[in-house]
Amino acid sequence: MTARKIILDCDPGHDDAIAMLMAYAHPAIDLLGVTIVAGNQTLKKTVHNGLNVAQLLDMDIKLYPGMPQPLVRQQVVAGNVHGKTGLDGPVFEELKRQPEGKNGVQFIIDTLMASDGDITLVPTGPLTNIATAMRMEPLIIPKIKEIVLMGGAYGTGNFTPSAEFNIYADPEAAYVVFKSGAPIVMMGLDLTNQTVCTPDVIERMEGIGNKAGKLFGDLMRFTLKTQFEEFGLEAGPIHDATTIGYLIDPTLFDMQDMFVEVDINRGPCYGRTVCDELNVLKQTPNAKVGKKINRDGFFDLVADCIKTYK
Ligand SMILES: [Ca+2]
Repeated sequence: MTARKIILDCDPGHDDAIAMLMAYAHPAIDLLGVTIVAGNQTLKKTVHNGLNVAQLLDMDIKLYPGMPQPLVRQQVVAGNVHGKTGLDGPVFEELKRQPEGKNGVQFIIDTLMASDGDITLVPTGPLTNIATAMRMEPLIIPKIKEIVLMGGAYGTGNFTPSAEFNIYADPEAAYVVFKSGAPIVMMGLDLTNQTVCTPDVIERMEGIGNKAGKLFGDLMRFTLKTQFEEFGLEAGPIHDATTIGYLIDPTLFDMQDMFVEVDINRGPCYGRTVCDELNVLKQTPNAKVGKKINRDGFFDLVADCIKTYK
């Protein structure tokens, strides 16, 4: 099997860091580059966090800073979940790495245009970089093999009752992406909340005994606390890492084809992914939406990825 070529577009972020860790580690994935977007925190902080993770795990990978602001709305961040830095918990050594000079949006455009249509985009933050790339160079759209994203929900949201954070942080960008015609796989909260990382899972990963296992523990011990305080969840889900899990082993996932639209009206449903689960609109589906994940199988995959580090 040839490795799946991807660009990871993220806003690190605890669960983004674990998505990075997995994407870099697993032989089924060929990580071409990491583009960064503002989201969980400001762009300055998310870039800093991404570089810290790459440095700690000694990743031979380039990071490209992208868009610092959402397209239209006023910026919101998720300090309630990810802390002041956007990646509270782990302690990192002095940062020596630098981001690339090229903008992340330009990297996405150039890489897709030079490809044979075999590159998958994996956004795990607000969709600002992807939407901007599509508007700057529409010819990239037919070049995209698939967009496997974390965002939205067909049930309730986590930032407003209607909206999940990534979509709420830039609803207009999400609108552009869902309308683009590119094939989409959507890992929404309905699925990602099933990946709660309970203390036994944290101990298992730490027990692997390397720096990746320790990073996993430091990250998830922090979110254990915030997820309980904010949402009453038993522990922190690893939302973003489900995208990489799906690319490695889709058989762990139950998906359903649905027509999905993003509400950009400034009412109580601003940023909601309206998913036609019962197909009442009789529209052609534009997304495969995640419904169920084999949690044990998923954490086995996470452990496999952690084990590849020294
Ligand atoms: Ca994220």
